[in-house]
Amino acid sequence: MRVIDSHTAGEPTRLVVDGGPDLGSGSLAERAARLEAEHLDFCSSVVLEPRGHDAIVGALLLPPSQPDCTAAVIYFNNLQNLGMCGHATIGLAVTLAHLGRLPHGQHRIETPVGIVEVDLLDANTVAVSNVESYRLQKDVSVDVPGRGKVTGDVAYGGNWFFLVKESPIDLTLANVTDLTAYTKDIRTALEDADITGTDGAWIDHIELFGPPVDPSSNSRNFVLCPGGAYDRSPCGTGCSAKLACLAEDGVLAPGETWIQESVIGSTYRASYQPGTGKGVLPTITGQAFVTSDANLIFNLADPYRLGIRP
Ligand code: PYC
Repeated sequence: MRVIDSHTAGEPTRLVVDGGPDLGSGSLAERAARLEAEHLDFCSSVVLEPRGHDAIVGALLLPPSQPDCTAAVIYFNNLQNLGMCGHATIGLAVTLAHLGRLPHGQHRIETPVGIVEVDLLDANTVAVSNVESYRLQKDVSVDVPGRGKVTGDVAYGGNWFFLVKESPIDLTLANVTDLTAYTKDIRTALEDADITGTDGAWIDHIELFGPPVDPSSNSRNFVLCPGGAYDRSPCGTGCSAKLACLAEDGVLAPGETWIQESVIGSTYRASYQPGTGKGVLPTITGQAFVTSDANLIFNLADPYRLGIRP
């Protein structure tokens, strides 16, 4: 199995370019559901230790089913599939360019939650036009045992987010353990209170905001991902959910740029245009770098060839 690793603003992506499972036919959403239900061994062997670690997002490259798309992709992490993934889409475009398969300019990419567009601006810089993003609920309060009342917005950016405007903990790398524990407690409290996305969707990402360190940025964030890792990047789908909230609050006008800093200090430039439905059409621009091109080896004598699973 051939994989190419990259990082986008510090957040890793492992793209499987060859040797993935046969997912049969059907829509990409159907094939993604099949990947999650029937190919756990594949997913865990790609992203879990000892080959990977819990921050890696896996990406399975597939031929597109739509004639106007350049590629199709299914994202997965240490726990489940991801509907969309902003950082991994930037990593995908840079990796395809590295392979000589993606010329500069605009390309449509199929994801299980819809078609997104990438604009390869140079060898490392990509603007992703994401699926329509929207806020479902503003100022939702939840009692978090041992922490008190926490208020945030529920919004969709290709994944579901609970966005808390003012983190009570400073958003620094030194505080990652505390930030992770705090956001996990919020997520559990949301589950216990039955606070969900549309159609009961699990709110699997928790996003805290605070003042930026660099005065040229607008904000700094910390994002808890579904499997318990934190996003090293400012989170493309998290920025999309944030844009939907900023637009509805009248804080950011269409076309205006929002610079989002991550907890490690890396940045995305984000902006939106009005959507056709209830939300906004976000564009997230960031940089990715290829870090390795490898073949995964599966030795039947290796008891951990399928990953170390909890
Ligand atoms: O960039 O959308 C993103 C993302 C989601 C989870 C990790 N990164």
